[in-house]
Amino acid sequence: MSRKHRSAAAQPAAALESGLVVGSHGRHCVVESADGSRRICHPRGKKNQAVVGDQVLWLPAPPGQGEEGSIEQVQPRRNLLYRQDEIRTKSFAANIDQVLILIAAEPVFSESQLARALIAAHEAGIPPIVALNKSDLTGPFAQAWERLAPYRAIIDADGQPHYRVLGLNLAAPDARQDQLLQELLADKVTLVLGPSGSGKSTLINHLIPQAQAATGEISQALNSGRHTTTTTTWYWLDAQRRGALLDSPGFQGFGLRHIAPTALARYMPDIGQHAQGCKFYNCTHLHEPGCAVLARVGQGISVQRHRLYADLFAELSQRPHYG
Ligand SMILES: Nc1nc2c(ncn2[C@@H]2O[C@H](COP(=O)(O)OP(=O)(O)O)[C@@H](O)[C@H]2O)c(=O)[nH]1
Ligand SMILES: [Mg+2]
Ligand SMILES: [Zn+2]
Repeated sequence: MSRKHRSAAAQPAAALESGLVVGSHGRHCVVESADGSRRICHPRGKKNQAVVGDQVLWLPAPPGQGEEGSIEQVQPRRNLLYRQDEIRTKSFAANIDQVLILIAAEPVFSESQLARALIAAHEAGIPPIVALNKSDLTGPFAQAWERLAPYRAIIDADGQPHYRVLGLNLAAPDARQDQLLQELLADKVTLVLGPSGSGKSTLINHLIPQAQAATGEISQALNSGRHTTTTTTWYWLDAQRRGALLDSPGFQGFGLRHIAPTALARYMPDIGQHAQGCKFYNCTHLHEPGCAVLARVGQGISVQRHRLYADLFAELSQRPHYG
């Protein structure tokens, strides 16, 4: 497509309008205008592929050609959370204030997926919150809470916990929990990320009753198998449209090919905190003599966390990364 055809001047009847991408389905997007109206828009060219959370400039279709529009420009992003494997890059959302990683006592969560999500969020500059749901399942919950001990134990230089980790019972919400959720989520754009079955739809339906995100129970009743969200969906929390919850596809197979292995320690603060003490400035914390990280494995750094680090280091070293 030539530059000439792309320019807005080619369609003098319509002016560019700004909008927010609130859904994406394959190549086309749902764009919401300031008045709350929504329409389907198609990206003009590959460069204008937008993701949920993007601010875009779009053009209405020419008169007589339907209600749809075209995305003419994606505005610069404040941040973008995505995953990348050997084959492709998948974006979760752009321009978000925080990510709520929702895991549960059951199904048992993958620590590798949790660690990957935290690393990706850190790399993208997006603060995470970790919530462990289903505290009513007391035995499994206690075990899962214990597995989170290394994450709860990370303390920053200012003496504060590095990660906010909290327990939830979304099946039986009470006033105290509602208050907490309100404090965490009000006036913010929060991406809810987590494995299938952790309670993401339950959370969204509780806070936004008109959302009607399909939960496990509903799809079971319909005998349609497990419901999974295949793309990120935007739900406003309040009528003023200040806060939003973004339901996302599960986070299985969270590829981190966009991250260099030598950057990993920076995004795993329990490892990185000790790296200044290493003898070699380019220490990989895997085998070097005088490594201050290795000296602390089992004494301040959990064995499991260092193993995750080493496995990820090997994975990301396999091939040059294209990032
Ligand atoms: N026991 C228990 N079950 C819950 C809780 N929260 C959600 N569930 C159930 O877990 C299942 C999966 O929830 P859903 O919201 O669909 O998870 P999603 O796949 O993350 O969207 C549903 O049957 C929910 O009713 C909880 O706090 N305790
Ligand atoms: Mg769901
Ligand atoms: Zn080291």
